[in-house]
Amino acid sequence: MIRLSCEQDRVAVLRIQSEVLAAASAFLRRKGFLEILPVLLSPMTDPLHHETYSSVVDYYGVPYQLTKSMIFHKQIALRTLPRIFCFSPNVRMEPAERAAAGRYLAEFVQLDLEVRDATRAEVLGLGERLLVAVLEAVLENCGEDLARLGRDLRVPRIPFERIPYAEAAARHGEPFDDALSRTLSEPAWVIDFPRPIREFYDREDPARPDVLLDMDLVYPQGFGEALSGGQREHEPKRIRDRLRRDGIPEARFAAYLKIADRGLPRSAGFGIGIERLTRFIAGLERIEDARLFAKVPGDTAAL
Ligand code: ASN
Repeated sequence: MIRLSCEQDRVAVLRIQSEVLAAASAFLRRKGFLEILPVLLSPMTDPLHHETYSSVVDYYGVPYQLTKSMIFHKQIALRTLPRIFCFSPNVRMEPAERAAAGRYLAEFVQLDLEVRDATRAEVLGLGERLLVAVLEAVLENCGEDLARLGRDLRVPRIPFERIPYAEAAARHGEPFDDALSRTLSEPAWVIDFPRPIREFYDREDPARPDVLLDMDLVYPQGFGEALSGGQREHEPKRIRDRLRRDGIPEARFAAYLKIADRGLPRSAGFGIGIERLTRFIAGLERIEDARLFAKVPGDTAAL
């Protein structure tokens, strides 16, 4: 893993990033996806499963939140369109201690997508093909940039390994992302997370209580987590049950529940972090080298 040593290195990273955006977008359009515009402000956003600083803003006297992920808007958008993607800016003001890990930014962009009537298996396959398409495009169009950064990038073989959460935890302890990532030479999926450690919107397997039909993708070589996603809860009764089990008051998601009562389609999807993907492709030690105007958690001098 490298640190950037001059402006020309930075240009190489940004050229790679621009290729990533174009290749991902072209791939998804070929697969029949429509790009929608991001939502930055809403009365509801992803509750996440860890603490972040409050990002509530005063919206005409009403508390609105800056988007932590567009998960609920994606589900609602599928009432209108069958396959969507969005380059979605997310604000997650993580505790400053997280800066040391080298893969957190308080403001980042995820390529967030969702597919009506899809299963987890289908979006796993889509995610693999998307990553391969992006890597092939970077190899084809950014050879000089990769060479400048000394990055020996290989296209992984499909299908990626699928590792059940329980198996990864038994092998590496918890949390295992970094330990697992260091042992991998190709990306791998972690599937079947336990319900209590994930958000309420990922679908619980009807055949296996407390096991979710969700997944993370983990990069090899110590680059850590790449994306999260899963099949979704869409039935109002099940959503209410999950809120109750997570101790989240229904009132917090009243607007979402109202729409769910009118009907949310079945769906599956995921969001892949653009800066983390850039970091992996370019072989960067620290995520702040993977974009301009990076905001490392706790850095109050950031632009
Ligand atoms: N975008 C992710 C998903 O689709 C959620 C997240 O970023 N927390 O599941």
